[in-house]
Amino acid sequence: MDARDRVRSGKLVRSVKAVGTARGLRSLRAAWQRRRSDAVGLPRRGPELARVPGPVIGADPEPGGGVVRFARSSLRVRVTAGGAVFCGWDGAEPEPSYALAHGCPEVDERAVLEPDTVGGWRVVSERVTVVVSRTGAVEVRTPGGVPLRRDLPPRWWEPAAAAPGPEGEGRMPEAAGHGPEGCPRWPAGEGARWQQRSEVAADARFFGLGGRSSGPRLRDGRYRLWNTDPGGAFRPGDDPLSLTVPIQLVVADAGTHLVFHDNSWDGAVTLREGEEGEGSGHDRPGRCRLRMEGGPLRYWVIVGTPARVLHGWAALTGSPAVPPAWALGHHHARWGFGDAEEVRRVVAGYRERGLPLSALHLDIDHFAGHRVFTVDSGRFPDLPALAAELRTEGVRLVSIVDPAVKAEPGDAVYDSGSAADVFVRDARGLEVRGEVWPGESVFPDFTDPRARKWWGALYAERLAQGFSGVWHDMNEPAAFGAFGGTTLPRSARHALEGRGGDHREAHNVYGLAMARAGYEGLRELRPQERPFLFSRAGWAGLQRYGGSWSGDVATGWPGLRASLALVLGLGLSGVPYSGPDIGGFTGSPSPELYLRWFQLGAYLPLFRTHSALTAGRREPWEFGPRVLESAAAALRERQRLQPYFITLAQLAARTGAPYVRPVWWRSPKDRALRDCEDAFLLGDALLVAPVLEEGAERRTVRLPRGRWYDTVTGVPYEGPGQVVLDAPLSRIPVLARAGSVVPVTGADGGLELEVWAPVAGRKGGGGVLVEDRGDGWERTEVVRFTTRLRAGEVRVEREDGAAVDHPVRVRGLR
Ligand code: NBV
Repeated sequence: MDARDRVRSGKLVRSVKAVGTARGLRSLRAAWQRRRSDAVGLPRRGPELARVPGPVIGADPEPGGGVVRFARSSLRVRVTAGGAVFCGWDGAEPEPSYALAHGCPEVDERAVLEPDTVGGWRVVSERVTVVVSRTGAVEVRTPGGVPLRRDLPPRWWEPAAAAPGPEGEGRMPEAAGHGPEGCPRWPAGEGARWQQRSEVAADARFFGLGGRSSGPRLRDGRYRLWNTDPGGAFRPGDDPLSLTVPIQLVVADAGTHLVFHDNSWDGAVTLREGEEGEGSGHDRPGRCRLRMEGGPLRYWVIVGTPARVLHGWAALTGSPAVPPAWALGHHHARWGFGDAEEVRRVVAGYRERGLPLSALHLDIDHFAGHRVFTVDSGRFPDLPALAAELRTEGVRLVSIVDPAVKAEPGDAVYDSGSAADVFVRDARGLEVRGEVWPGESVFPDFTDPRARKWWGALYAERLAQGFSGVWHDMNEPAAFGAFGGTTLPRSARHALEGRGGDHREAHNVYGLAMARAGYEGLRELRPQERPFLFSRAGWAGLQRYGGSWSGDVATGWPGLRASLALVLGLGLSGVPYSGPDIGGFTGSPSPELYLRWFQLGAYLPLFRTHSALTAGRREPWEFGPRVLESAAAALRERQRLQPYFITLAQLAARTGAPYVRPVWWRSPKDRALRDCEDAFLLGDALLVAPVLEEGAERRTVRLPRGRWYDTVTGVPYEGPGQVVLDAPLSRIPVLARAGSVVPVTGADGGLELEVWAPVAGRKGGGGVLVEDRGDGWERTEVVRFTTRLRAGEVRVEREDGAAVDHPVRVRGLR
């Protein structure tokens, strides 16, 4: 036994212990099968040759830009009508793509390709200029000519056997074909690894990359692009997690841009922030290196303000789904409610204390034998009746849905899936099996439209049980793996929409495609209602179908911080609806920690308490009267802000702007704000400063420019700058922007406009209201307001000139 084997067997012993002997042995068998099928089904890694584009040899214009030809590659640059720029090497086109919502957007006919003075080429458009050097470096500049990003010439490593030719870098392969542009093109070696290094401004900060455990500012380090169940609760620094997105949002003084590498293969981004030379002229640029294990080298760049950039992202990858209004209220979940009686007790606990509750979630323990789309009728004898009963008190039921299907003839889901031939198979044509909650399981191939259709129809059973929404788990996909193999074998075959391919390409889009299956199924089954769906794993475009959540965040103060980082990072990666497990997934939080988590969660889109089977309780009354009182206040405030949350959900769908935004959102040039990670903006109007430290009853809050009112004391503060505010256990500081209009529920239950006094002589105050009482598809109207202070009086007007037809309550006037 060599050292590696010893480590492996150690892991095995641990995994056998963790999941029980029979299970452990089945995991071991699955691991062995995985290794065997990978050995058969994957090309063997042999000697590789490196390649760079080589010198430029010409260019051909195309609508929206053109193709620049190099000795050993080609680069297509295409500016699209919304301003997003596509760059594709080696003949890569925007499609096929799992990210694009409506295929490749129309080209911007006005963008032109022209020769550069130094032998390269440039594509000039209204919002951005792309300069391609003689050796294949690509610089993205603002219309004013300021560089935002410089991608150095890429490098590929290809199997020597697949690309015969003279050895050494930059060699011309004998087997090179000719691309459609007539330039030499390598056979799209899908398995070719590649790397791209880029430089950004010395002052730039990186954000995005999906749901990460620290941030939202992504510090120096390596971030993997491979959706992974962290296997146990995660803490700040654990990487990767379940939802990775190869999107970077780069914020610098010179401007903000987003770059999205449309490639779902395994890879890693290494980031290094730059350093300014303090006037010496010797700035060290920020650096980014992207390494991918295969797939096309193609990417999109969008330049503009943060709001514009995310708007562009939503135009490209789809509008965020609007959750039904009830999903913006409070949810209570736990793994292990036990039975229907316990559910009734919990709901009664909320009712008796006058605490608002919108939804209650049932986890895998309500399934019969952990089998998806079943109910343990012993513990939940009449689930539809329970659902109906809860519904009368305004509480919806939400169901967990896992992708793994028990591989057992006689299991209805397995039988129908087998008949429809929708499960993932290996290269030899055998079903791929893995050990998951129900035991030995198979996995639907969601990249097959037939499988999606079949799966979507299964949600009829959930609806018949009375569920109003679904919560997709374990869809990285995750399995209990011996020897560290916690997902499907890389050689597993996938339909990939008919193109065919393996798990190396399908892995990261598995959760995304499952979300599509669920969403489309629900829409078909209940066309009059907006589906409610959130998913642990996902990829670029998940927002089209629903939101996400933190997954198993470790209970502890670091976990609380990670919760905020994750929600902010997801928002900047295009997924605006998410939230953490309040109180953390594991163990028992101290009353103080629980309360601080609860107070933060009350201002996040998904406001849900949840915990593991073995964890302590998470009901607000379990932590003593003081916590209960303050949690009740947070719940009431959330309810009061419901119209604002509804508005933010509608705005997210229209503009791609996340509900929860970093404090630099409207002032990306404020460097101090760029580094601020302990507060956030909720929409344009509110600044929320959660308490993330044990024992803190005061905290410093960094304010963006303008006047901000403490919403409890009404005291005004002037930004930019820092203030120290009281943060007693009973509340966290929340500030309102002067001049803003916040739609809230008034004391009489009707809609009211809370207007924060504008500053005399300053313009630009206002707000938005989108009313949406239903959970359907009715068109909603965006009403915009402006506010002014005149002669000591606050005036609120509708931008369209119509009368303001909701009561107005002015705050902050002295
Ligand atoms: O279904 C059980 C849990 C669930 O409660 C949690 O929210 C998910 O993130 N699930 C993970 C599987 C088990 C994790 C140990």
